[in-house]
Amino acid sequence: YFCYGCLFSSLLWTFLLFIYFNLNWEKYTFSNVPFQGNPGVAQKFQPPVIQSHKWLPEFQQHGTPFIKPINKELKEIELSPELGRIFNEADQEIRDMGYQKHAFNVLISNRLGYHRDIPDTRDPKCKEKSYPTDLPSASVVICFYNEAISALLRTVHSILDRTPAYLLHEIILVDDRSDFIELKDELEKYIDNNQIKKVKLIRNVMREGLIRGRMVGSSHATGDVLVFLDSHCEVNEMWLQPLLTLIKEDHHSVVCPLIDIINADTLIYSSSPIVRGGFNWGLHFKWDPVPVSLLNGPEGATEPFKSPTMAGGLFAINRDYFNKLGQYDSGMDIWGGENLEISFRIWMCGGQLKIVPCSRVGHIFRKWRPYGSPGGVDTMAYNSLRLSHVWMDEYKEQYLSLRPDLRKQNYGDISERLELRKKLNCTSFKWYLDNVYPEMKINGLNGKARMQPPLFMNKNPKRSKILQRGRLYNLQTSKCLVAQKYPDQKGGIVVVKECDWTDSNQVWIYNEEHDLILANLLCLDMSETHSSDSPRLMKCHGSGGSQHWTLGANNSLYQISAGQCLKVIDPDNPKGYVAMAICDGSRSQQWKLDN
Ligand code: LR7
Ligand code: MN
Repeated sequence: YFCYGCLFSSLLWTFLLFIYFNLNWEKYTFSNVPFQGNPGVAQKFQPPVIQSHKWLPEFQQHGTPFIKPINKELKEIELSPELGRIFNEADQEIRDMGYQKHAFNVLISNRLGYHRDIPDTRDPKCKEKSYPTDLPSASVVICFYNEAISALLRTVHSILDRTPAYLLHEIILVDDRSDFIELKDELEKYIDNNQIKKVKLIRNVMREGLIRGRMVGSSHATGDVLVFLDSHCEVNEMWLQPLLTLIKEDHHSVVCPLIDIINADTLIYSSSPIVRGGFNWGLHFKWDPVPVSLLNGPEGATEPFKSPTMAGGLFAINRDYFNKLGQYDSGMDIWGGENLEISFRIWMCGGQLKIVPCSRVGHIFRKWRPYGSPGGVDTMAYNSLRLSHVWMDEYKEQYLSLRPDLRKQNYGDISERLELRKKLNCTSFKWYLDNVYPEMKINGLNGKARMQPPLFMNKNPKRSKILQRGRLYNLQTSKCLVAQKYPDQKGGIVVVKECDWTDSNQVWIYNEEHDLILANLLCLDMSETHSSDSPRLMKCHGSGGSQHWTLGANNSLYQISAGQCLKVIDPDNPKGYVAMAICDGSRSQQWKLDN
């Protein structure tokens, strides 16, 4: 699943940034001294003022007017198409650069601001539960590298907005030596000006990666419990209490919230199904169904259940226990593997790992990682090699036989970690497989690549209601939108051609999910990276975003994640090319779906 294109573009970016920084060096100063906001009375936070959007006065005044009023029964809050609309070149720049720098729709993220309502995705029975009031206090540790500032601050504010103050000891932000200017002065000023006392900002002098970054953060923490989160999350109603309750009952319990999905294209927050963590012999994390026996307890779907592994980014652990358990392997670099390492360690050394379905936290699932590692090293392989040699006994052969290229690869010094394993008197990997993950097959690779939400999360199990069926007819050219070649060719572009009222390959279906399906085969899909690319026919994924179209006022055909309208580029050109463009209501952008 390694993406060479991403690596190349991140290297190119790093290079450009390097040049830019060398030219502007005096602007940046790094200190190793933790920065803390001015002491003062915590106040109600001001909604951010987003300057470049004067054309949205309502938005500025009220923060989030485009979000439908909260209906707690909704599993998803539908965001208005306005939120992604591209009004001018500046918007387009923010959106396209945003995808390159962050791999999600930063235009929408900025417009959402730092506070927003999200649907309460918990099982209704969770709302009837009560939790003790004398819970341990929490230090939330968030390590970030080149994060979009709006996503980072929305993470921070969602915590401040939805956590009782007496349980929140502090929020520790660890800047892993980000390159982007806004994460320097602007972030510091924001924390300062808004007197967010609970936030401590620590700057790494060198880029350490998320593993050592979290160790730095936790070493500054003084609360009873550490809660780790990624820098692009939003915590939901009553997210913390159920986690702290389990840790209070047993401080050897390490607990994860259920990770909800924030769509990278639309930022829509939606509920995720109940799944737990596993892995495959390539040492990739994967999601597994939860055995029914675990959900049959007296508390049914609200019952915390054991999980063989964690996804890595979102969990709570007693701080003393984290330290006794050996924190993380500080020999691991940048990204990858640490989640399996700590999962194995927890189970093999006397603890337990659970997922708590009544605690919900959303995470932006990006389609690729927008950054690389220094020198382009495959840190996932390096880290996995370390963990397999420390924890997997003879079963490391399962990994190495899949990755024979790694047999000769250096993995640094692991003697301290081997000592730790001895000191903690941990069991064997065989014990772990037999008792914690009996579903694991010993030969043969199964499981999907990590980082994708479980496949069935995206699929829409219900067949969506058809709203309209017919030809998509362009008013300027009087031509119909069709596949350039074959309607069943994935990745094929669409063009306008003479309408043929007998040809069923020209028939589009528009359904309740806002999909446009050609000839009952493929969906009209807009690439997420460049709004200048033309739309293509792709397999219907049923999760909106790049396939969400609205047949709007003015006969426009609006694409929600591109924020633009479909138009015929040149009405006189017989090739009939179409493209996305800023919506202007012109004839070339007018379409009718008709029989
Ligand atoms: O060099 C870096 N320095 C950092 O501070 C690289 C990253 N980071 C930060 C980054 O800004 C982010 O806040 O570390 C955090 C995690 O990095 P992501 O968001 O790029 O990682 P991910 O969400 O793609 O990957 C998952 O796997 C990682 C393996 O090392 C970590 O465990 C992540 O925390 C983890 N994320 C989740 O578990 C969220 C749910 C995703 C799933 C499944
Ligand atoms: Mn993440």
